[in-house]
Amino acid sequence: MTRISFPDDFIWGVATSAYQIEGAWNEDGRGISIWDTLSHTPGKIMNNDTGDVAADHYHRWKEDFDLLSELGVHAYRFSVAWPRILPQGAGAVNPKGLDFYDRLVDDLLRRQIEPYVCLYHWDLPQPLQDKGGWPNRALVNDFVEYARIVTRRLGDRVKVWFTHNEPWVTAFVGHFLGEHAPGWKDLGAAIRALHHLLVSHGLAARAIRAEAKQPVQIGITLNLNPVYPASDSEKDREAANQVDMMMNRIVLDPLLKGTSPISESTMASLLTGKLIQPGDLETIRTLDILGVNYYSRTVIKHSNKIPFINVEQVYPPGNEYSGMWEIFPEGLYVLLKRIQEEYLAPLGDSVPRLMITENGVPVPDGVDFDGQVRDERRIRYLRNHLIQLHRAVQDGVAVKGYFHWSLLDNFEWAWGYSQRFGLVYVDFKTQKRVVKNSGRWFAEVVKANGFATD
Ligand code: IFM
Repeated sequence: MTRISFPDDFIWGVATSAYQIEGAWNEDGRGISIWDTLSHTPGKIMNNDTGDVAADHYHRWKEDFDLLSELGVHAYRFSVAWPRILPQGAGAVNPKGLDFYDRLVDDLLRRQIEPYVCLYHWDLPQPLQDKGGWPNRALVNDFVEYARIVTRRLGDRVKVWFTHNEPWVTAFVGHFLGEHAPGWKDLGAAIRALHHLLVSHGLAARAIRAEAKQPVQIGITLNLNPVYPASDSEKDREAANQVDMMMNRIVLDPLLKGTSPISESTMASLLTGKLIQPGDLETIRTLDILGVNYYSRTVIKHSNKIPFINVEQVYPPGNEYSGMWEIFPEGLYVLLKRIQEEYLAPLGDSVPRLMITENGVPVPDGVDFDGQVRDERRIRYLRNHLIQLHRAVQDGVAVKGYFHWSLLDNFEWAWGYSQRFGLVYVDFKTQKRVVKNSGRWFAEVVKANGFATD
């Protein structure tokens, strides 16, 4: 029998985000976020689903934390809803919002589960959107102030903080592709938004370090996909390079190299006025943890379909697909090796800790006659990705932890409730939870710190 084992101090966890699970959208003084606005606009979300109730975690968090204990995870990554803390985005603080997260942190610690707190997982308070949202540089200060307020309350107990989850998605899916809130289709706005998100990361990191009552680790989680050319032709390879720059290097370079990969001429053609202010790139480059969210790869060919962009995504036939993406475990290995060689190795000793902060799959599943959820495809996905992760560790990439996305089935943004990512099944009519077979399998892996591969 062949077994793989992870390093002794390897951290196993699961992740969630506020809007996707909490519900209670208008309770206890919570303000309105851009996702309330988008999901309440008919036609924007599949089946017109909203996060109004979601998995009702705001009321059922104790039951959900029992599930964390049952899975045996060492850490739990969750996000704080900015509109619960500052209903107007800035100004008056809502004490009930802070009390909620305070209770979560205490209960996690009581269970010996390390809280990994993410400050921004896309639920921008609507009043800040009304002032221009992330494309407006003024938002940076609002975010820093919000980070300060949350740290003042939780910073005596929370040691691990993430500023942003997937800033690329906030910027590009929200401001260029228009599929996420605020639903814009403006490439220049997306680039502005991304730069301001990154600057706010750097300044919030400083604020968190200053306010916390103990040494803290500050991270950011990035959605990263290895980009493959559809063929070996020069045009396809160039197209794949362009997409790699716009999806991966655009976040990795500023955070880890202190440079921007966007040429001055591209900036000038898309933006009016200077975007990158003196000192910005130094501010952005501060990181104790690099969180990698890996789901799939992107295959690209040259195409004239979309002017200016000249690229098109293709889906190679014969491969395995989920409800949303191609399933490509080897991409995780390729990505980790690249991060190590191109970004971490040159940093010498001041290298951030590398963690997989999200990985998971939306495949159809359901409760069988005997009450079990036999999600064999998710188990296979997990197993194959962990094998690739282990391969990277064996090859010298110091990955320190793995967080599965997600603990619970939840509101999958523009896809509503049509996609299920949980290790725990949620019946959204009754809110009954059922641990899936994948959840049981994962719990075994956590307990044994590894598994048999045959
Ligand atoms: O559900 C999302 C999560 O909010 C961010 N990362 C990707 C997940 C799956 O799409």
